[in-house]
Amino acid sequence: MPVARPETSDARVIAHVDMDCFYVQVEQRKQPELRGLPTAVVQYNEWQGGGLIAVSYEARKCGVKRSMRGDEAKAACPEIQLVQVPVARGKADLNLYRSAGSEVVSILAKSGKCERASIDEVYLDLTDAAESMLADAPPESLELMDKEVLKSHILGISRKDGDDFEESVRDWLCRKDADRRDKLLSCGIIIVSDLRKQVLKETEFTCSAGIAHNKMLAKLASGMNKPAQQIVVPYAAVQELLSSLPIKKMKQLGGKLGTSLQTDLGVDTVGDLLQFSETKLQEHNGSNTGTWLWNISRGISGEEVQGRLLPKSHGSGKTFPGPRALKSLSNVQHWLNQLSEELSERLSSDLEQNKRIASTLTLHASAFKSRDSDSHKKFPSKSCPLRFGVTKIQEDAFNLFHAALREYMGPFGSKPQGNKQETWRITGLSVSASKIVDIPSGTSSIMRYFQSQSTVPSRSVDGCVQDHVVTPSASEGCSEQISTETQAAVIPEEDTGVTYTLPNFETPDKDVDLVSEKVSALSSHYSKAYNKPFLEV
Ligand code: TTP
Repeated sequence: MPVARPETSDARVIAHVDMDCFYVQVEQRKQPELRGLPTAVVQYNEWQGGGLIAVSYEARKCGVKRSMRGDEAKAACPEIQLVQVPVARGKADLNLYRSAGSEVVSILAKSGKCERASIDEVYLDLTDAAESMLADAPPESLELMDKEVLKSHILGISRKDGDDFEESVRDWLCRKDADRRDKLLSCGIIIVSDLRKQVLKETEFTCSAGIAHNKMLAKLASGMNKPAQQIVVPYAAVQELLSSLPIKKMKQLGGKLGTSLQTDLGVDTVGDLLQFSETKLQEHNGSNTGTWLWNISRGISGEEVQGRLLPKSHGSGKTFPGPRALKSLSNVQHWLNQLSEELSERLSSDLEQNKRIASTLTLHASAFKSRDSDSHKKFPSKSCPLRFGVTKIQEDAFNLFHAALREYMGPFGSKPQGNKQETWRITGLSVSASKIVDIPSGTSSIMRYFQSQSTVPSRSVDGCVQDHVVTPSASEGCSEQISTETQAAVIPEEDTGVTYTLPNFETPDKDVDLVSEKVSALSSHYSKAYNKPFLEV
């Protein structure tokens, strides 16, 4: 549920920095001969040349899209260079990209409060830096203005052929009559341009940025002029940005809420919300959501940049598209073991490097089954307290899977219906560890710390299986411990000849552990907002 937070009355300067075709850039830095060539990073599998997950801007010009498979991309652009994502434990290994993202964060974090929002996105609160610049060296006092600054886009000022655009940018930046909030944004432009140059110099990566007075507007703007460009949203241009923005493109409105606004209120764009009073929006959506909608349609959002350089959760997942869908418990167990191993490795390094430990383990899966009547039923996500150690995570993940599968199949899942037995297929699996807390300094040993916690790594998962999203049936889950053997006996492993409608597997998704906005939506993985299938991470 969106939360309506009042916007502070103080003017703020917020930037959203997003790396350009990030995995491609990381691969091009590794193999500089690929620079400038149409390139895509592909998650290889034997099915139609694998799925594209990142596409260079040169390849985009030839019509290559992320939704394509490798074979399609080659047909669209025969000279395309396809680079395979590194593989470990039979799945994509994203460590290379994670550490490249960390390099960027460590540069950006020097400028102010910094929130790492995903593997390649960062929010910065530059208010203090902008205030200082405005006081000490405002734009109009600068004799020389960097070329990169003058290439900035200013929403509301169009670039017409023949115009001396750089001159109009300079004029805008140096307006003496501008209100203070826009003057601060002008300083933000200079600061962000400088940061982007530093990132390029130190990492060889280009990035794009949106600069505005809140996170929501900065994020909406950052993608408008990619690659390697930046754009500012002056106060006067907020309505221009929002008025024609399709409602479903707005964060938190990609799913049911956005659909209900479309169907019940006839709202297609964010601007369409302006015709409704706050009371009317509250009547339709509840008090808090109504206020939130009223606010966002006016560009008001009080969400703060969180000072967070480390991920909020860790996750490891894999998709099993098309004919690769898993249909036996032994296969599920094999993959859960691999995923748990990777998760455990990441938890160990988080513990070692950052003295942090997660306290909740969650299993997510996507599945389908043979009976049409129920084919859209979601595979439930299940959580339990996290027990540290690879074998414990493996064991708990498998137990969570059992509990979820039993719920998914329902009371008749184990019995033949008519002449046919109901069967299941798993098309995505992921394990994630969340609720990460710092180990208090002064704790003399890690084991002592664990012993003092309720999530001591000694409990069996059967006492703690919970629904992930809501937990009304935790007690039901508690009593549902089933042995592997029993479950294997009641749930048929083989396809009994039923024809399945396969879901769309085309686009692999991005890293879960750093995509904080997305990881929480893992349980509803065919996410309304992103409409992407399960992650391979
Ligand atoms: P994005 O920031 O969405 O895209 P991008 O950086 O490739 O390109 P753009 O310049 O348009 O921002 O994703 C960052 C990385 O995350 C991307 O390089 C690869 C990975 N990713 C996936 O693995 N699967 C996905 O579905 C998406 C969207 C991204």
